[in-house]
Amino acid sequence: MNVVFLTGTAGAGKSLLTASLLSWYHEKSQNAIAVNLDPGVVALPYEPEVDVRTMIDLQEIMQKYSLGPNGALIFASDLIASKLPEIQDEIDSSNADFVIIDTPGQVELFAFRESGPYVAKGLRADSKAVLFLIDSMLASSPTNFLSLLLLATSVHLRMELPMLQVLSKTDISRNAKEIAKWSREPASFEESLSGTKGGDSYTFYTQVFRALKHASISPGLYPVSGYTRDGFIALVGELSRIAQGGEEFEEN
Ligand SMILES: Nc1nc2c(ncn2[C@@H]2O[C@H](COP(=O)(O)OP(=O)(O)OP(=O)(O)O)[C@@H](O)[C@H]2O)c(=O)[nH]1
Ligand SMILES: [Mg+2]
Repeated sequence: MNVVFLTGTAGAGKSLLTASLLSWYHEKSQNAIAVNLDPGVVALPYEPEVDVRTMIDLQEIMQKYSLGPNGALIFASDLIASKLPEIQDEIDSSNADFVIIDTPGQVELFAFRESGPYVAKGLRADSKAVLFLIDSMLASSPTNFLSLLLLATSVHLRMELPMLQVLSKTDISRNAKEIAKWSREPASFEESLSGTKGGDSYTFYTQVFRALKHASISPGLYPVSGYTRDGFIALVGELSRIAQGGEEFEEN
């Protein structure tokens, strides 16, 4: 069983990518399932085989503990960890080869509280990986892109699993190609930075970017559209390599 967790900022396209990857695997006659770990989601674009909403009732939490929607979501996110044995049993009984796990909308609810890393480390599987979705609509400037890379790095540190950075929604972004180029070539990132060369901010951004690039153990950015499926061959190929035990990435 090979597990992939989809993480990323709110609205980055996690659920749609879960749906698209699921149907991609099904069309290739692979035994794949989707797992929903978002206790607060109302509608999903796929049919989850395992759904944390059957284990956690957000309305009940709001009433029982007199919490508002945000407090209840935080409470519910912490509860996910306690449901790990149940989640594991349900996943195991599906006998799936590929398990795509959709995580809560706000990345901090999952990755920065106990539940996400606990589930990521505790779930038994032959291979595990994390996708971090960088929304190309949010990464529109070099500094926005850099801040999302830092967030991806924080999630990577918390989850302690191989991570692929995915540039999402490439079909609606005007500068997806440029963003992908920033990721490959620090010189192009630096060229696109506004501000005077040699200024304090410029030096700060370029040094942080170069440090991230230098320290990176992830194999670059995967531009993908959950809508048109552009980029799926490369992404699914890399996931297969991880599944086959090749998670030690070459630095690029
Ligand atoms: N055009 C386009 N729209 C997308 C793509 N991915 C997601 N969307 C749209 O963006 C919105 C958010 O997508 P979701 O898949 O719900 O994103 P999410 O990360 O699961 O959102 P939360 O769970 O609420 O944080 C929806 O309206 C999707 O239809 C994409 O690749 N292309
Ligand atoms: Mg979602």
